[in-house]
Amino acid sequence: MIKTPICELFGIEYPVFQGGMAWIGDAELAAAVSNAGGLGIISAMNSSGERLRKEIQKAKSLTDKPFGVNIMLMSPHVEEVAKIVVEEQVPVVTTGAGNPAKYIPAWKEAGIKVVPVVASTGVAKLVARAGADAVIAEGGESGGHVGELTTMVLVPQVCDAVTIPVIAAGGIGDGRGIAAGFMLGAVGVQMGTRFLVAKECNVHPVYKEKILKANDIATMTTGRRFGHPVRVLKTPFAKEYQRLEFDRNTTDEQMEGYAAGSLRLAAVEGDVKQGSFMSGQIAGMVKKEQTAKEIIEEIFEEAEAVLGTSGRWVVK
Ligand code: TUI
Repeated sequence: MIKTPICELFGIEYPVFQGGMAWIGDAELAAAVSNAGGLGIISAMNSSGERLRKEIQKAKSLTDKPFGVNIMLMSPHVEEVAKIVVEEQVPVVTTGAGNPAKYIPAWKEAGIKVVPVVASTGVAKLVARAGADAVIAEGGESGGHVGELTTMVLVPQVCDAVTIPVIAAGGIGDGRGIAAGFMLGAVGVQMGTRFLVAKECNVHPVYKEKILKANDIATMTTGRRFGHPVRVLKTPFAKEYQRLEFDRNTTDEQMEGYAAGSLRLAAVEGDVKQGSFMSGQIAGMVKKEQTAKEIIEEIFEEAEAVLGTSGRWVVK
């Protein structure tokens, strides 16, 4: 059995969070992950406040275990959803794509555990000082909006920078990744792409199929022109987007128009022509659709086996 300090801190059986995937992480996926002993997370990204409230209430009806809400700080609804999580007494809030320090006092006062995703030691220290309960150090191997550092170099440096628990994310898709995260000093992991193909995940079947067929070099990043790189599956649409962003004759407005709504088109419509299929680099390791319970049990069994042999090259 694997137990770390975050199991007790968050009231979970296995030290694994489900990444808060925009347009994908709904109440059903979050409840399935929580019922399986991990921490399921609803994405607030695409929701207005009232829509998020309904998802939270649905999750409460599907599980009596703790779950979380991920708030993307660049979302137009951020102020509204920051209040809804307090009103609904959500057990855990994770944040992404920015510094959540100004919201932390109100969340802490409401008894919410706050776990920001960080991509640098600087932001890790800021949020720790502001009262965060733990941080998720997410390397650029992950899907969606990414920082510059890899998980391998980010996690140990964040562990050295803060005293709160560190959860590793980015490039983790099986038990070897969990074991590696522990070796780097983390006491838990977060996975997105592996849970995207969970049976309980309601993403469009075309999206799941694309992840299951992907190989090791199937992803690329777009959005560098705006300073917000986003990791997506390599598709003709993503390649054309990248060509346009490096073309001086394309205006920023044209770029925005080109990509508007593309994540929803991928996740909800399965639109292969205009959809942005965000995915982590571990897509090449995801080979089958399983229930959240099967995924969690399998990866922790693997992690235990790997950790059991981790001292084998140490000569006494
Ligand atoms: O947030 C994510 N991943 C996401 S959000 C998203 S929705 C979207 N994003 C872009 C375009 C369209 C839709 C898809 N994927 N991951 C967490 C994360 N946070 N990664 C990196 C960071 C981060 C970056 C800078 C956290 C803090 C930070 O601080 C800088 C600052 O603002 O001080």
